[in-house]
Amino acid sequence: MDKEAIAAVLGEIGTLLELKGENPFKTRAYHNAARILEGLSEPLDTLVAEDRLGEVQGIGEALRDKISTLVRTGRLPYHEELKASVPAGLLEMLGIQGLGPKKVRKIHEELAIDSIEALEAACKDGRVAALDGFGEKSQSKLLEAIAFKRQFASRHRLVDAIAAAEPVLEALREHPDVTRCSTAGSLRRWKEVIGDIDFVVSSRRPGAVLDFFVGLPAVQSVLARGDTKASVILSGGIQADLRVVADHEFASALAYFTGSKEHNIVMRQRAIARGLRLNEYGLFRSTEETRDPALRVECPTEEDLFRELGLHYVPPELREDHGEFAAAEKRPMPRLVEWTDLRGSLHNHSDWSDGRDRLEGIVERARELGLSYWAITDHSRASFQANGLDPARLLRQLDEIDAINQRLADEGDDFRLLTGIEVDVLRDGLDLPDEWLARLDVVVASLHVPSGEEAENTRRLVAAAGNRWVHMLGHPTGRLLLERDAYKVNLNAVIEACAAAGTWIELNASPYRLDLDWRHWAHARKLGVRCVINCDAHRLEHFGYLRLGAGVARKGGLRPDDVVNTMTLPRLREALAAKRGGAGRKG
Ligand code: DGT
Ligand code: CA
Ligand code: CA
Ligand code: ZN
Repeated sequence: MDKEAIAAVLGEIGTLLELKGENPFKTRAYHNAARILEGLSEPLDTLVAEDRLGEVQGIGEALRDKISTLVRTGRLPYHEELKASVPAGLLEMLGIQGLGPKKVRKIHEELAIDSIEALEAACKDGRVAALDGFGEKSQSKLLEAIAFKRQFASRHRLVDAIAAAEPVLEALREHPDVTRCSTAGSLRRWKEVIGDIDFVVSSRRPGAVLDFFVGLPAVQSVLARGDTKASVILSGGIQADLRVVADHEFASALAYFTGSKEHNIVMRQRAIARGLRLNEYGLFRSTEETRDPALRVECPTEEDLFRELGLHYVPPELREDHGEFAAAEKRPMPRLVEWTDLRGSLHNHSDWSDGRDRLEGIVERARELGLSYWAITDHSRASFQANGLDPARLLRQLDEIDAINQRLADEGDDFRLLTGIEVDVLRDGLDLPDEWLARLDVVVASLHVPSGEEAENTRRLVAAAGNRWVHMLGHPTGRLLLERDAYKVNLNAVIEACAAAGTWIELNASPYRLDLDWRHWAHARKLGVRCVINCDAHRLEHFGYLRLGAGVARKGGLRPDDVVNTMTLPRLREALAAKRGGAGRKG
């Protein structure tokens, strides 16, 4: 069990004790311990192995024993018993905005409610409003929050859907009765948010494949199982649908279940216009719906299907009826960017601000991945909650980066760290004066504390985009997928300001952001604005976001040349200088 998992168990113990109404000192001790573990600089294993856990401030004897048990055995009977003694619905209720442990306990004790459904019913018939400390207003707020939670329960961030789907696809691929298989649906199209996962398989023995699918260890429950399809819930709570077809139907089934619905509608119209019929079973010479094998136009691959309909192949990411038909009629679609084209990331954090890792570890990981450069752009001082850098600390960081680069040069290694900052866009300008920005290799300007006014946010970002020393705008809408909407901003005005100043726009590849959204890139590209696919890494595990970002960039129709961080280091340095009107880094 790693430190994060153990901290999560301790935190949950604290919460469970609160739900049981235990003494606040005791509950707080668990929450504190969870935080202390997360912040430990030494590996927990070492501390336990050397019996030094007791030296850590805030971890008393009882906690020490529990943590050691967790480290050694991966479980804790105390936690399991405690969990069994509290209805699971109470923990779920804590996921509703506005409900803390105290309120959940009161609702449970006074109304005997132990599920979200029961809570909803009690809100609707006014029983919650009648409770001490609740009232009409909080009752209607709770109803809204329940509806909100339900709306998002069946939507998942792309990264979670990929993580759930990949092992299933691998397993299917290895099954002897599977001829061809693929993901389909929104996942194959790289939508940022996924309803359910879809798989399409061709096989001569559908029954055997379906048996295998519903029996996979990743399957939590089976919703439906027919002769050619099944629906299950995977662990993690994501639904997955599987269709099994004959191999000569594979291309049309795959195209159909990849969608999007809007794209499919145009495809079907194109078929009709050619005296054909297109459906999930194939393409047929017919003027009415059919699946008559005698009328079939053989299409072994999706390429064949597109060709029959007068189109070059359209990659799945672009199948949104978002301009792909006009493009694919004339000429082959351009090669879209791939994550292996990327040579580094230009917006990342380290333990100098709110990142977890030290510069040395960051360099090591970037080199392992075969990257050529990695910019360190920690927060500026206005982001005090993220331990933002003031000029004095920034200077020290620059020295450290210089020393690391010097060592790399001495070792004959071409990899380089780039210096930089993620400078806050404030009401009256940037959080660092131009003289300081000019000393850095890479400047990312980000709006972290937006105003409620569209005009005001637009004004700030337009001004930042116009600053000669700013290379790019970071996460330009501030959205957090399934958590927080974009702030109000006139994106067209911001994109135009970037075009006018030659300022780049980030595609922030954090799975929560994927910001700027894919829908805006065609327009930005047309105006000549270049994209930078950035990890916004706060820990080494985030380096993999490059793949996610590249997928979303493909969805935005971006090619390698549109993306700044496909460049080699020497060309990148030229581009960084060219953005500043020929002046590179000063000082
Ligand atoms: P999701 O799951 O909500 O993220 O989005 P999708 O696109 O994966 O939708 P899903 O799983 O309901 O269906 C997969 C694909 O099947 C969808 O993209 C297009 C196709 N499809 C499903 N229902 C219809 C339909 O009624 N008409 C058409 N033309 N296509 C459909
Ligand atoms: Ca789907
Ligand atoms: Ca589906
Ligand atoms: Zn940021």
